[in-house]
Amino acid sequence: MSISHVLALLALLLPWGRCQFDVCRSLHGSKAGPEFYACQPPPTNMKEVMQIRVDPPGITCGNPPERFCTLENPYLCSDECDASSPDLSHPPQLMGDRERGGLITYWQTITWSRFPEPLLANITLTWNKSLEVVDDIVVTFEYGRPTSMVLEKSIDKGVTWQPYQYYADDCLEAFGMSPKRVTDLAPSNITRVICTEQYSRWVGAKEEKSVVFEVRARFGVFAGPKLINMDALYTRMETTKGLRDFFTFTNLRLRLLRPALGGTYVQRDNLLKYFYAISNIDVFARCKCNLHASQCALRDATLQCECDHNTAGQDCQSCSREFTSRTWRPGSYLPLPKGTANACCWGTDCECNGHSNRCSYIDFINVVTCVSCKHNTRGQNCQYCRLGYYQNASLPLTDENVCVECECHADGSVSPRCSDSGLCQCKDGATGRRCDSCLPGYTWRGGGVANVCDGERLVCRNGGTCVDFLRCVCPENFTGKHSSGGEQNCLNPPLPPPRPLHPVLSTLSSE
Ligand SMILES: *[C@@H]1O[C@H](CO)[C@@H](O)[C@H](O)[C@H]1NC(C)=O
Ligand SMILES: *[C@@H]1O[C@H](CO)[C@@H](O)[C@H](O)[C@H]1NC(C)=O
Ligand SMILES: *[C@@H]1O[C@H](CO)[C@@H](O)[C@H](O)[C@H]1NC(C)=O
Ligand SMILES: *[C@@H]1O[C@H](CO)[C@@H](O)[C@H](O)[C@H]1NC(C)=O
Ligand SMILES: *[C@@H]1O[C@H](CO)[C@@H](O)[C@H](O)[C@H]1NC(C)=O
Ligand SMILES: [Ca+2]
Repeated sequence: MSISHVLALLALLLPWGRCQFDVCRSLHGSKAGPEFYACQPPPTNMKEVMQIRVDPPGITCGNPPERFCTLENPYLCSDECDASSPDLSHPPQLMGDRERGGLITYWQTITWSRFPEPLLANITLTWNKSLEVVDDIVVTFEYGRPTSMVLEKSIDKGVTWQPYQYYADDCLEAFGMSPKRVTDLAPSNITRVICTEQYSRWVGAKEEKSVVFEVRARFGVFAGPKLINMDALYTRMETTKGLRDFFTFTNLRLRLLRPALGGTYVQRDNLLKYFYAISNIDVFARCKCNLHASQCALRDATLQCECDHNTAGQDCQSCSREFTSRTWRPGSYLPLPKGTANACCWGTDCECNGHSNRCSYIDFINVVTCVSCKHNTRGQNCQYCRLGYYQNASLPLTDENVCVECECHADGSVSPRCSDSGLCQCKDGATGRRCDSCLPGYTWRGGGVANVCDGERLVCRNGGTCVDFLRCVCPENFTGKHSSGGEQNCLNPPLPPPRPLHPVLSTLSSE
């Protein structure tokens, strides 16, 4: 392909190249954090990073060296393919190389000397990454285009394959399909897999070399022939089921089924003029990053989205580790012109296990955290219980009653904190789940001071406080005295003051 052709292709890409969707976040965050935008990487020619595999083994010419003729001049068979000679070999990588100085380089197969056995070849192009095609896929055949071939694609790294488009000089005969052109397609059936005769008929090997999978024309059905109205296309991408997937792939496969025949039947007396030769495969596409990345880079020889919006994964297909509790969603082209980022754990619906609906973004540690957790919960996602509460393990984290009060006795416990199973940590002599009773041999000692169980079995009744294990300080209106070795007493409440007599009250009080 000439340089001018490449430039022309790049120029044609312009509608996609407009600055729409090329940044993922505002440069300067507000107090609440940066503003996120739907974003996607720019398209590039993916031939630079494709892995090429051809099948069956031995289909590439030159081992052993072989002479071949051309369809245009079948009796001049002076050309030779020789895998051991750099100048005469035609290995598969010449389908994806950059041609310099106008020298066309190409992969070439063995000739059809085994006719009538079919001459079959598979070319598998692998990226190991979801890509979205944004312009025509163009395969350039030297020495004539095949009279029958299928373009297939995989969206799961080669596990399953679907046909993308059939190509034949006679669609009905080759595939039992009536011939169609992309221009026959309407918005309702734009993802239909068709058979076309447009790229398989003989017009001379030098006149027409390209076999095209038409992407522009399909886009044009929505965006207009010059792709002026890209907004219409973006809207369709979001609203028409299966449309984005139709333009998505991880691998492509060309199944070459019958070579160029020069516009006539196979001539058995000169089979050396039948073979396949491909000089270039252009695949303009962008990394599929679910609108969460504006860059895509080669890392460890694999394409990888540089994810923003707190997303992660090769295609930004999940939330990053800190934000895993938030449901992941792809970004959206809508509403136009800026779309919606649908970033992880951002916005009003932050993930707080149902105990709050407010989040705050802490810029310097890049974390979104719940604010005002209710139901005695706390934590970034309201996933812990407040001090003095423990989690009822038999309830889901989202239950209103998930946090149960520890009820640790203020005097008997070391702290208000309890274990996962609700056990308080007791002071010496105290026991029980809440530390509200005494061990054998200990007695509870009430009063204002934080003394609990008295190893000396000294206790002052009626709320008296034992001082120095010797005497009781009695509350108001009580008196008491020390008696060694036994209970201390605050036993003597004075008589209540005489009350004024009232007939009704005295009747009630006597009951
Ligand atoms: C090409 O791939 C298809 C599908 O896997 C397979 O059935 C066929 O045998 C392959 N052809 C060649 C020539 O390897
Ligand atoms: C393909 O990509 C995945 C995901 O990034 C990676 O783990 C794997 O190693 C890659 N495989 C090859 C053959 O490069
Ligand atoms: C697509 O739909 C249009 C209009 O509904 C119809 O005319 C056309 O034949 C369809 N094309 C295919 C390939 O089914
Ligand atoms: C924990 O929840 C279960 C189920 O609702 C309930 O039966 C149990 O009483 C709860 N336990 C506590 C300590 O509240
Ligand atoms: C103690 O007695 C006084 C009067 O003698 C009385 O006013 C007060 O209410 C009593 N206090 C208590 C706690 O019984
Ligand atoms: Ca080439």
